[in-house]
Amino acid sequence: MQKYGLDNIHNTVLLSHSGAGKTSLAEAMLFTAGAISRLGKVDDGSSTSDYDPDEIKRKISINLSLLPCPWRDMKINLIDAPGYADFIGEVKAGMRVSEGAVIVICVTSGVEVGTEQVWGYCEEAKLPRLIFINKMDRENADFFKTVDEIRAKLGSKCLPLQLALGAHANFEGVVDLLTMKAYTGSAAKETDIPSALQAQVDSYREKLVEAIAEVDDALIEKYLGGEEISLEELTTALHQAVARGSVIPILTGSALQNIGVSRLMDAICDYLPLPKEQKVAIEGGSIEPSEEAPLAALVFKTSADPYVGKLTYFRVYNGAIDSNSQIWNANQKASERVGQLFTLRGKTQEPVAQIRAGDIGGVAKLNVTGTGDTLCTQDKPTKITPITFPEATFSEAIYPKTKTDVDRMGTALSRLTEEDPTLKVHRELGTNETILSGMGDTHLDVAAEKMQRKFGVNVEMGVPKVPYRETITVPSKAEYKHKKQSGGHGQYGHVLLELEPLSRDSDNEFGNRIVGGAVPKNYIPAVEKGVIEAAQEGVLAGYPVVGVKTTLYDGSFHPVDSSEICFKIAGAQALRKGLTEGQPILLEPIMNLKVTVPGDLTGDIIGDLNTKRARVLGMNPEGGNNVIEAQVPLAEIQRYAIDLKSMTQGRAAYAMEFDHYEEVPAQITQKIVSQRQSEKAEKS
Ligand SMILES: Nc1nc2c(ncn2[C@@H]2O[C@H](COP(=O)(O)OP(=O)(O)OP(=O)(O)O)[C@@H](O)[C@H]2O)c(=O)[nH]1
Ligand SMILES: [Mg+2]
Repeated sequence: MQKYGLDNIHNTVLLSHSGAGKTSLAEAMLFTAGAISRLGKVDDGSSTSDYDPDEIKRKISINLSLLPCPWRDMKINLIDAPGYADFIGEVKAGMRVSEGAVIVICVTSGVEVGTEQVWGYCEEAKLPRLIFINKMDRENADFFKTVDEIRAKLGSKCLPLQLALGAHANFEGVVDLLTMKAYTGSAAKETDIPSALQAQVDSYREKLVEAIAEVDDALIEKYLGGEEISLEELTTALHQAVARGSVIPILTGSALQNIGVSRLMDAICDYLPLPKEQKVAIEGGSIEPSEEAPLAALVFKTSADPYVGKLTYFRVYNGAIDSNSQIWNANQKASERVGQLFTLRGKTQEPVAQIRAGDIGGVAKLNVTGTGDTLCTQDKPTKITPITFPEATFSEAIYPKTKTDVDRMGTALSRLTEEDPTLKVHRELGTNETILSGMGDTHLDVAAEKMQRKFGVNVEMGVPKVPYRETITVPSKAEYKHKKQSGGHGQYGHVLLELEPLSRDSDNEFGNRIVGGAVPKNYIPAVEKGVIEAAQEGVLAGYPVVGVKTTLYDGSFHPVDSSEICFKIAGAQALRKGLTEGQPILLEPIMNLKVTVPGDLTGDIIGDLNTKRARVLGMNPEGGNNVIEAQVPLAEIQRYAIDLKSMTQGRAAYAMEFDHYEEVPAQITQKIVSQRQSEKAEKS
């Protein structure tokens, strides 16, 4: 059996706007390579990559899939990533373990928001790439129009390596500008270039050869001197140019008709870098890939399986990992027992004895290992730079449906957040809700469905309550005497408190200025306890109180009737009085919002922000887009993911994070207060 390693594997991620045809293209590649015997379809749920029930139901990719394709004397580890923006976490993970990417563009939709987004990520990561213009069989397919759009929007270093032969129902194949041959049909039958296309072929070849020659001084001299450059020289030079990103070749075809697919695989093998050509970034430097060096493998994904337990997916950069061995997790500083290793093709696992440098594999049931960890040897611990995942931007409150769901929800949530680093869960103390946050509404819907399907937990989701807070605006004083005489033993506690507003972001403080034992020392902690407890529910609308300094300055006691509980009650009641006297206000969270929009939509987005009580802080052009920065109350943008999608047909993106608390305007405070009162009335 062929051994695959650093010099004959290509880890290649497929990236695009949703629906450009990545999964279909991967299927066609698997089929063409003979890895599968039947060509499946996304539309009837039979593709190798979209096997998950959530994917079949929605007809989109949600999880990245590993799809190894043997091609020529190499192996292409295709990674089919989702295009839907909510699943960006999978895209980041797939990119991180690839040496190259194929950016798929639908010929009739052209460069879309999602295309520009993944393009931006590739530029950032300096990931070498090819472009594949797909769906040439579609009506209105215009290859040259799409090439022009690509060059205008993504840059002039994008140059056709192929021209389309026909279009729509007459799409037959591709012309390769380096081999100067036409390749038709699924079998890529080699033919001569039709004479009608010759002029265009010559002109595009000229541009391509010139750009390629520029990577090498000797070559550019040859080119300028009018000397013939051999196909071999051009191929080698294009490989270098792609690695540097100075040329990004454009290829074309049709995934559904399986045309241009084998030529694409040839291009991946010829032009994208090999694992041995890429240094590996580690903590404090980088390492040269080597098969002899001690093991270094990066965990880029884990998935929770209720039956098999946890599956861990890793990419080996150095050395090799063996089945039934002991390894060291450098991040967790713990050793792990590795059982049977396997390679994956979609959902199919194939047991293997070893996974070598350059390759990708999986293993079940690791104990402490999570995404981003490095597996290595204990005597040579290495930490490969982990993947950075974007912050969550969209939240829902989740409520378990039944009593059994209450008990099981915690475990299910921790399993889900462990397998998906873009999913976060926290308990919001002020509102007592469990909040699930992610990259968008679809992301959270899928998470809820997964909880149901994988863990049998049923939940409902709703807009989270805003975690308002309360504070006072002026100093106040309050006195409370708790005194009861009922038969035998009485109750007595008496305190005087002074309240002062602190800054709004600070915690509450408690102090005392008691002199002469007006309140005996042993009761002071009880007063503080009462104050702390009462501060959890403000007097305006029952939200937690912040930024108040309370000082106990006087009081009195009874030698027989006083007790801790009496002073606790007195402390709590006095605080409530003091808060009422302190001209209380409501505070709301204000978020920093960054919206990236295409130029023509900027006006609409700013107009909409103005209806959301936003303060627009600035606007900067970035690429072909505008980046709007604003501060907006959380209450106004809890559904922003949905609003923005519908306002822009998915052409905009945003990020937001908490910044500070600010006073809620008076009319809105009134609304919140009266709503809270009617809720209370309903309950009692
Ligand atoms: N006509 C035509 N349709 C295609 C072609 N490739 C894909 N499609 C269709 O386009 C739709 C989306 O295809 P997918 O392969 O799921 O696209 P994707 O890029 O994987 O989509 P996401 O996973 O959501 O990002 C499906 O209905 C496919 O049948 C093609 O070459 N020609
Ligand atoms: Mg897909």
